[in-house]
Amino acid sequence: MNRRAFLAGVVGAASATVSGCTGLLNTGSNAPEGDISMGSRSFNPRKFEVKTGVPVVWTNTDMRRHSVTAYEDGIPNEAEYFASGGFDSEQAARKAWQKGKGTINPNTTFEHTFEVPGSYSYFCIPHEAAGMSGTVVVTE
Ligand SMILES: [Cu+2]
Repeated sequence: MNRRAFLAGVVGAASATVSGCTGLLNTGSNAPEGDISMGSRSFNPRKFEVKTGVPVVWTNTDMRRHSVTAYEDGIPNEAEYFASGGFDSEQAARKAWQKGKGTINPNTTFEHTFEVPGSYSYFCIPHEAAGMSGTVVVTE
């Protein structure tokens, strides 16, 4: 990927606030399109709160591929299953990953809108063992 173009885009989007920033890539304020960023082994913030009907956007700010994959047992019973790649079960998402599907590539985003209040646990398939997981708490 073209890192220079990516950085130029980030700086352009955040030109108003970049002057006081000395090399610290603050994805919280400089990436307005994302609510949750994906680092090398973590989702930031790890716990995110949102209201029903408001889209949540994950941004891969890392150089590696990641996934956003719900734990089938970690979401409300009435809720729709969600995973990058659009799979309808955790098992399908895990299988597809082995074939290179469901990835969120560097500098791309994944979006999901939650319609059912509750707590949603999710993880990143390749970095699950490293503890890359998170929670979205949805309120009405
Ligand atoms: Cu990951």
